[in-house]
Amino acid sequence: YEQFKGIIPALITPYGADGGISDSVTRQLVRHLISQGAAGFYLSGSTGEGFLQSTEERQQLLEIVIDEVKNEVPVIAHVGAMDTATAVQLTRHAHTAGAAAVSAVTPFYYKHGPEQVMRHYIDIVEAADIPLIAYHIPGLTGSNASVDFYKELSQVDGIIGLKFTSTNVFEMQQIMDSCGEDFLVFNGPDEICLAGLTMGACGAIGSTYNIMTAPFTELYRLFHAGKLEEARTIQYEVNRVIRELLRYDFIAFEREILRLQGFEVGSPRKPIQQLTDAQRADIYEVAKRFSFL
Ligand code: NAY
Repeated sequence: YEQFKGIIPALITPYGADGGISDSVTRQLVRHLISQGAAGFYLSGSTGEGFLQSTEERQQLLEIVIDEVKNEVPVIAHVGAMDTATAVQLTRHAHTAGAAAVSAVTPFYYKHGPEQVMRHYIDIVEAADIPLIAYHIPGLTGSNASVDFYKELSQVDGIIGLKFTSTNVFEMQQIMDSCGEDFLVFNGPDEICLAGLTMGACGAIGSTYNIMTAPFTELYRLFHAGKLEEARTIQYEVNRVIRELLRYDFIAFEREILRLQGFEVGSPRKPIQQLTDAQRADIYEVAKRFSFL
């Protein structure tokens, strides 16, 4: 699974004037991000608004991106859902469409025990011959899956890794230590990307790689070249932007930056924050200050 490494944007989903997925802007954005160093794409996750999209739209987006990317970089389809049946349906489609892997959040809203969550993942992995990357994002799902749970999960055939989106780096390290070297762990919070890499993450999947692919790709390269101080300088720089971003909904903020850069990705779907003119003006100032324009 050498192909899964580096900086992987959790792609913002471009919407057209009719509110549906924009074929042309999706292609334009994906091309641009590859030119900036994107090592893959993660579709319809949190950033991609997967849970605000229909099953058909999630499939449509995947097909567009795979067609544009043409195996240049791996495409990971987030297939997570509250119900197993939808996750299974999306997994079968992802396999047919040619995705490199699927990924799924722990099922949310209802509180399930570890056996049910395990069953959910096993049903997904048995649905098609495609590797699965589990997705731990307790801040959004409320999941309390433990290190022991992931250790057991890592032993299931076809489950190749975990996207770990929590700033608890100790827990991340404990998962890596107990799941073994072959189990891929991706750093989730972009603001601690370097910390995650230092602990042993193979790469990073995140939202701000839609707008800061190049500096994060450089951070990744410097880390692997052993140039830790230079890598840290970049982490500090990007975190100054993330600090501004966190004053807004991250999706609304990133969409606005992309729009200012010429990518008409549209507004996020409600109930995600819709920016006012004053907020747009404020983000415009941020974009200028941090040389996005
Ligand atoms: C996804 O599935 O879209 C992600 O990878 C989300 C990762 C993001 N986590 C959350 C909680 O939003 O990229 C991060 C995050 O936006 C960034 O670190 C800024 O806090």
